[in-house]
Amino acid sequence: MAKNGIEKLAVDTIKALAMDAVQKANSGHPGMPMGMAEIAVTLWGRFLKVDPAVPDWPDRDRFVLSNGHGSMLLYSMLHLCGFPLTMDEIRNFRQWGSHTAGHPEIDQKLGIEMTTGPLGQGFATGVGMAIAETHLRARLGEDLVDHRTFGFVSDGDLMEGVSAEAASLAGRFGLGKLIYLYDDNDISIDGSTDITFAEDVPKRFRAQGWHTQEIDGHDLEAIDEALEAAINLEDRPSLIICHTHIAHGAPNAQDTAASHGSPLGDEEVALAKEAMGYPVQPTFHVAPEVYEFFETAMAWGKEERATWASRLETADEDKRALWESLHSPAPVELKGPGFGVGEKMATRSASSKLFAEIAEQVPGFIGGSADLVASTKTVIDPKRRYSPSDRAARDIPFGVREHAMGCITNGLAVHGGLKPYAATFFVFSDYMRPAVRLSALMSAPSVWVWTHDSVFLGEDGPTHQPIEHLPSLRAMPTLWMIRPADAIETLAAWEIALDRHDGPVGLLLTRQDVPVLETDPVGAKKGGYVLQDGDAVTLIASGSEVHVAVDAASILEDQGISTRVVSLPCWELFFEQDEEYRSGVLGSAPRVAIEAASPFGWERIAGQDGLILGIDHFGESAPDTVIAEKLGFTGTAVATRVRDHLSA
Ligand SMILES: Cc1ncc(C[n+]2csc(CCOP(=O)(O)OP(=O)(O)O)c2C)c(N)n1
Ligand SMILES: [Mg+2]
Repeated sequence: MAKNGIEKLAVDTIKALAMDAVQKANSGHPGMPMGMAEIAVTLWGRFLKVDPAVPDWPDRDRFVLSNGHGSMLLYSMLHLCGFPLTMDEIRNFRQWGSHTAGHPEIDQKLGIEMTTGPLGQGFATGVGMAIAETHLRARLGEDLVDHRTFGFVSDGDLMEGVSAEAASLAGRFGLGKLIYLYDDNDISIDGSTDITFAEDVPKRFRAQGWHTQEIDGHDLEAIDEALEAAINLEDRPSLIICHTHIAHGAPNAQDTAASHGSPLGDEEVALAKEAMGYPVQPTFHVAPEVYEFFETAMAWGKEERATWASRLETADEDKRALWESLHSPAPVELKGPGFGVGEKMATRSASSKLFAEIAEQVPGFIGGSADLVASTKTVIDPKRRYSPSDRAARDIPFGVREHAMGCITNGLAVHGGLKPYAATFFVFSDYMRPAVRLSALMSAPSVWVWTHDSVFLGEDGPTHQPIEHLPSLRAMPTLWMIRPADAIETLAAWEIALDRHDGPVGLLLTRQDVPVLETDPVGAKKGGYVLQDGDAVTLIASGSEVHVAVDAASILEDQGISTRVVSLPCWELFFEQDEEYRSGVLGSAPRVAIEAASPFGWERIAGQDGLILGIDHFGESAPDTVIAEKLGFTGTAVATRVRDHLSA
């Protein structure tokens, strides 16, 4: 069969598989796979550098399906190209236990680069993958790192604000190996995009520094030429605007919003297959020539991987050593500058004193802040910044773009070879929350550095003072939230974060000085421990309230009340300890929890009878010491509340 003939059959096969799988599941999104089938066949069949036998080969091209509702398109491509995703999986689309979930879930051993579904996330995360490639290429050389990031994006992706943030940065950074194909089908769920999306997309992207092209998204040769042009352009990211029809080829469903997310119905599926000249039965039919076509198409990628592997074998010793340390990181053991008990130091400052050592021990350590680097104190090398002229720099200036910063950090994390962090004020975690959630959902090892972690940031007032953020992020599965009491626990917290490779960690650091206590890094790594013993009452605190608890304890001790102080920097790690350890730490005396945040959830630790000293209202603008006085977070005030509680 002529190339175009077999490619047409491949396109029809993808359309048929999408219709059949959605029909069988009686749920799903047939419209997008049908509308982007030609684009997928051209990209995967002619351009994408992958090896289905080793899906997670580090120098593969990355493919991001940002419009994750079109998951059947990705599953079809992976299956037809010979990735380990079987036809049984396709038949089990959207079913319990399958690898073909409603929206793609990261599984790089299957070829699924990241989890997508929340629109905009794939777009912005792909920017992070492309940054990772430029950075690693600058450090390891193009013999070992030289790949592209391709993505499919939809109207919804471009409507989401995060795509504007991420596109702006991608343009500024001149990410020439980033190529997105836009499914410009003029349809979203509520109907025509005319209702809500009237901007000039090519102009918008050109203004942000992108190269744009506009083509007929059903014309294989036009897609081919546009990809070729985008690939040849090295200094700018590319957006290929593909004019398409949703549910292309379905006589009645084409161009309708309904085809976005509903099965077409047996009758319409039969009509569509007939119109394409495709067998109506059996369902899930794939002609052997289609498998053969993709097998041939994958051959050069296999060869590329083999020659890449031999280049890695014969690379000079320094490069290989760097490769190893990036891809198989050793456990981290930080010495720190030596923090003296009694010394007063904000935990953000303690953190900053560790950065040089971290950067030396963890060659993949990379990241930045959303225009707050002087406040978050997260600097690896003050003389360098990541830019088109210094791709090897490890400090990434994100600008005031928390959401894209979060996504890009996840992109750096799931790309592989790097250990990324992102920093901003804790209150602005709200602006990055969808990315934080995705880091948790993907078990991506992103590190979220959140400073100014409570009302004690002071004069900036309630807009800048986090209240509900800590409990709300503690509610997020997989994410570990660590709020160290002092410099010593801060060092332990960084070790925990750097050694965690299967999930994200949030570090909560103070703006204000706190004293270095006799804290225990080993106990901190268990999530919580007895800082000082006593048996009449147990004060349990995190972060900057631990020293308040210590002060309160000394007042109570003077009054003859034997007081235990527990430092509890990380609930998630504490709950991982066995019952014996936990009850040993918390003891059987009455419990008092002290944390300058919403008290929500503390009854899990303090018990129903426990006293919880938190903040159930927004903060105030005033110096931190005044706020502490007024809100009762001083040793004296806490001691009084505890005594009243015990005698009540
Ligand atoms: C953040 C987010 N908001 C809302 C949705 C629900 N949703 C899924 S697809 C979609 C829009 C569909 O339009 P488009 O992106 O153009 O995709 P098409 O129908 O053309 O395939 C919406 C609102 C989502 N997945 N993510
Ligand atoms: Mg659309």
